[in-house]
Amino acid sequence: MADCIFCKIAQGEIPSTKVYEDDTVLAFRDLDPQAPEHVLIIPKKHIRSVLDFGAEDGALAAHILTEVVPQLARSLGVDGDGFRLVTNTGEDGGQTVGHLHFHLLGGRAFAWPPG
Ligand code: D5M
Repeated sequence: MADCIFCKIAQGEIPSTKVYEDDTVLAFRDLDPQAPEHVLIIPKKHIRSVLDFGAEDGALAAHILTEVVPQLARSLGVDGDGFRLVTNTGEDGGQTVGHLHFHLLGGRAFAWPPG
């Protein structure tokens, strides 16, 4: 998508600190980290939010959740003590970038409920 910042990151037009990449998924460090480890996991193709996953995206969603997240959690060293996986959706959800992303946060304990 032309003016989507995360599409530009996925295409290498805007620099990022990559921590994981394959053909369909990219993970990079959040610019404004909220925890010692704070990574954003995005599909390379433009999907606005989890509400916009299509039937054709099942394998991609499964890949992110069953392979990328566990692999990243292990490589970041947060699999032992735990971590938080969040996808803010829409205005009330606090989504500020309209390209689906999962925040993987770790390295500290988190409170519940979130603010
Ligand atoms: O989260 C959007 C997140 O995206 C927020 O934590 C900042 C981060 N962000 C925005 N621009 C960049 C770039 N260029 N690099 C890395 N991280 C970035 P949301 O859930 O939409 O509020």
